[in-house]
Amino acid sequence: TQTDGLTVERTLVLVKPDGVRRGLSGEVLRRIEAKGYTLAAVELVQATPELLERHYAEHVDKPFFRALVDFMLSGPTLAVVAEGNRVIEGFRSLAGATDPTTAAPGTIRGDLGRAWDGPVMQNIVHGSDSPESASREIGLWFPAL
Ligand code: RTP
Ligand code: MG
Repeated sequence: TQTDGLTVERTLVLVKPDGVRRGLSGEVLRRIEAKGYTLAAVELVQATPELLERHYAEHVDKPFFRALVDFMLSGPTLAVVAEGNRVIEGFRSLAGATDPTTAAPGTIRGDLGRAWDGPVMQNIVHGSDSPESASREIGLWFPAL
């Protein structure tokens, strides 16, 4: 916990194609840095179906899976490794709830997300949800790290 000292972590953040297309990459990076996290890696990546099937493996059987992959193939994604104390939980908190309509104002999705722009929720960002997911996802998007 917080009082036990620092728990420095890394998390994978993606500025999804809707965020890149709308010119929000800098705004997302600004919020990460303003919070006090540091950027360990940043790269603009055109995802492939193979990468997305691995990244979203937990969702392969969901009804929205195909639409999600198509959306994620619709343009480049800014892949980011952010580092800092409890950054995995901290970035999910900056991102806000999955659905931009109900995400709290002040969060990235609450302030900027537009759920109505397509058949799948276009919510600007992804953030790893656990240390295990973070290390798996960083390995997928940054094989050299
Ligand atoms: P993420 O993984 O992107 O941080 O989002 P999350 O945990 O908040 O949401 P998750 O349930 O893991 O879903 C992954 C992404 O799939 C899209 N989605 N669309 N019913 C829908 O239209 C729907 N459900 C999920 C979103 O882009 C979501 O972030
Ligand atoms: Mg998720």
